[in-house]
Amino acid sequence: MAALLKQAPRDLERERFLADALAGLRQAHKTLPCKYFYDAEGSKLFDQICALPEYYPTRTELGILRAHAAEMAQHLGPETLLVEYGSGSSVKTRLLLDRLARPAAYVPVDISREHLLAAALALRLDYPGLEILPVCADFTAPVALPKPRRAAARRAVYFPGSTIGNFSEAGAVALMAGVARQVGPGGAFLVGVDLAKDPRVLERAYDDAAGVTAAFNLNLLARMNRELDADFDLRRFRHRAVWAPGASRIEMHLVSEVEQVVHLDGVELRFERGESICTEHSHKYTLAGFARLARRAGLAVRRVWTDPAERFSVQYLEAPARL
Ligand code: AVI
Repeated sequence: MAALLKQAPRDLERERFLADALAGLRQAHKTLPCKYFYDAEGSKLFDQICALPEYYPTRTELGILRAHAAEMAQHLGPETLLVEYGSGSSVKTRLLLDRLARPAAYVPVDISREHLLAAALALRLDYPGLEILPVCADFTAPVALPKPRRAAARRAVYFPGSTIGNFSEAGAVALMAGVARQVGPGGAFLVGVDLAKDPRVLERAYDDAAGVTAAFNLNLLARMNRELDADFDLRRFRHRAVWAPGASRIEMHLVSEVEQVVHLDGVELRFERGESICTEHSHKYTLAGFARLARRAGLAVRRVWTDPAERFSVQYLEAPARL
């Protein structure tokens, strides 16, 4: 019985992955959802991307946090219930937690149970006085928050890493409207937002010389081979990252080098030579553009911190006192 209980979510996950993959690959312009990058192999490759010389977002955001975490904590205020979306290893959060005044509790929310529990355990050892309430969930759907032992003065959602850039504009607005509901009147949203810049810098950041981002992108095909009975030949696809100026985003693609047929769970998929699968959008905002987007979700940008070159921003937003 225990084995069955353990097995059920895996099967469900496979069914969802298969349905999403087939839906995307049957479209005239083939796509795959970028959330499927992050299996164990993809997460390892993503950690390597974060340390690449070309991939500026991680170290720039960390620099901003190191310089301004005290001021960010002041904005969040004392006795805050801090909820983190897509918490992963919670590295950036520690910089905030070290400075927050008497946080009511910390609620890391992540879809990956193993990652979440390992990070929560490590945090419990380092912050023995802090109540940590991990929630294994997809934060793009409404998340029911656990009740902390101590009443919170307010709620705040922390969403670092510029993952908001991986959503469509409509998706980002919907996510932020959900945050506004989650934190309630007067609640806060602290978010990492990558900024528009020289396209050459951007294209290098998403197509590094060591080929780590290419391996990360191609791993999506390898993952379908492993989990969905697919037979993608990785040598017949190549990684491409391109700046789309009209949409202000980097697009990642897997381009078919030849005309070919691939099978996925018994379904035949045809590729023309040069035809691509779009695997990710990474939107880059101007400060004014992001403020407009936030307003559409009912949130107001109150404070923005950037690095001196204005490559990246961490933004503090508030929900109105009465929603
Ligand atoms: C997770 N996300 C913010 C990364 C980005 O920059 O859009 C994912 C990534 N894709 C390629 N490199 C990094």
